[in-house]
Amino acid sequence: MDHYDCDGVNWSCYLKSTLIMVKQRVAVLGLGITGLASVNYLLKFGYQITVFDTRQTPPGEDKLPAQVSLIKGELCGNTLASFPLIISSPGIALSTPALQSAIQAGSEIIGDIELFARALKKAPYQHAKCVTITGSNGKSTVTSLLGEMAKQAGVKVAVGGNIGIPALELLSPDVDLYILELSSFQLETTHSLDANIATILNLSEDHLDRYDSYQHYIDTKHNIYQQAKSTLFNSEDALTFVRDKDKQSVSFGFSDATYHINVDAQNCSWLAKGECLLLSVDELKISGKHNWLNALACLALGEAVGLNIKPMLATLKTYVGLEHRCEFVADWRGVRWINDSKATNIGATQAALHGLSQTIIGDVHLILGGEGKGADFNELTPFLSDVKGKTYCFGADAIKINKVVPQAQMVEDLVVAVNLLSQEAKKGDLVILSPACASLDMYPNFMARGDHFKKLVLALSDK
Ligand code: UMA
Ligand code: ADP
Repeated sequence: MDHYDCDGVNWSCYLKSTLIMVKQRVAVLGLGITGLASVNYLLKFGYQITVFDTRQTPPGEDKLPAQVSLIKGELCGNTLASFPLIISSPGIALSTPALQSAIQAGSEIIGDIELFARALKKAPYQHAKCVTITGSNGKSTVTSLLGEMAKQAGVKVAVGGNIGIPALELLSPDVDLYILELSSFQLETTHSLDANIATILNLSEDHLDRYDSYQHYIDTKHNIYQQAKSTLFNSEDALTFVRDKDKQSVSFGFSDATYHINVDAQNCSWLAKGECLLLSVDELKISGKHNWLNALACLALGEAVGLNIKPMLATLKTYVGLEHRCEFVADWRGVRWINDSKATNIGATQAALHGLSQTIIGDVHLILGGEGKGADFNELTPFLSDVKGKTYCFGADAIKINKVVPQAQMVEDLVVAVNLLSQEAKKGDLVILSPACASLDMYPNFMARGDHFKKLVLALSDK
């Protein structure tokens, strides 16, 4: 008997027609949201699944279907090698010795995005277009903004990936356009996407605790271009340039790019394509010059998949940006407080300082700190000229930051930093939490850190 699911997909038929479907043992590594989505997807094909997680209480444990076994503790190469197919979560590096042993023994290791890529080549999904977005900063902003543009254009769109919704959960015969944010972690185990267009928005040091060199991180990001029909690169950032000269490419950037900023005779800046002025940057709701680039990237990606320019421009006039990215929190006694908790690397902090320092009359005060992920904080020094006020740092890498940025005074935590700055900042100043570090030493994630900051700032008005 044929089995149809709620999407109207005939799974039995799909099962018979798909190569990887012979009932076989498969290992899923990691029981976070990726692991759980992979399990739910694979169960549709009758796989015999074993999940491995190094944690004693993996987050998805209570949602794991009863027929799936879970093995906790350190990963063992010999055990993994007994599985012909292994689906690994992004939080587990491909370079992990147990995974390398399994590869050497002949196991195939892929990630959830590769499963997604294979599904997209077949009925009932193969009609859909796909945009893939990576880079060190701006991925989530561009991914969500492009998603809003597509909605405004009336396209049936699904948005996910590293932005927080596992790609496999997006799969539906009704979707005509997938927009995926991809991390370097996900690109390590993805080989056969065939996106309509892929972009690397920018590249700066990040995740150096995961890769043996900056070059390794860059090369991993470049995998995205090989898996796309056409590409979009940033003319301002040579590291994003497309290496394959035969690949169809389009560019965005302040100048020397197809999608660029045009400054008119009245000194007004416009988003422009070639000779055509599209929208004055004054009409954008998102602030900072880095967001001009994000807007240009969205226009380029949208046009590449056939979105109409009018609804895209209309979206740019209303889109206010995501929480925790240069987010305005409060104006307290004439001081503007900004939450940029998502600035988890130096490049993002640099963009915030550069973009926002020009928007105020007073001084900028900065809060840094957390886990530096192996970054060299010397890279931050040239951009601190925009910070005329105080700089405080806290968290696991506070000492490291203070060593290379001596003006950054060490404090115990965010509470102390906010308290001190509430007394020191004066009317016309701006205080920004833009940590240049991950939050995991003191918080569950960057959202919790940003929420804590906002709570502390909003409590000031009660004083
Ligand atoms: N972990 C273990 N043992 C395991 C498995 C995981 O300790 O056996 C740890 C990992 O080291 C990591 C955490 O658990 O610290 C979560 O890892 P995971 O692979 O289970 O993560 P998921 O919950 O599946 O979420 C992942 C992405 N997480 C990571 O890449 C670490 C999410 O991106 C993404 O939204 C989600 O898949 C859906 O695609 C988060 C992220 O921080 C937001 N990404 C990094 C970033 O943006 O800088 C790359
Ligand atoms: P990602 O998903 O790549 O982390 P986000 O859109 O979430 O990117 O933004 C993360 C941080 O990077 C925020 O601090 C944000 O202000 C900053 N940012 C956003 N766009 C850019 C850009 N184009 N260049 C540099 N920094 C950016």
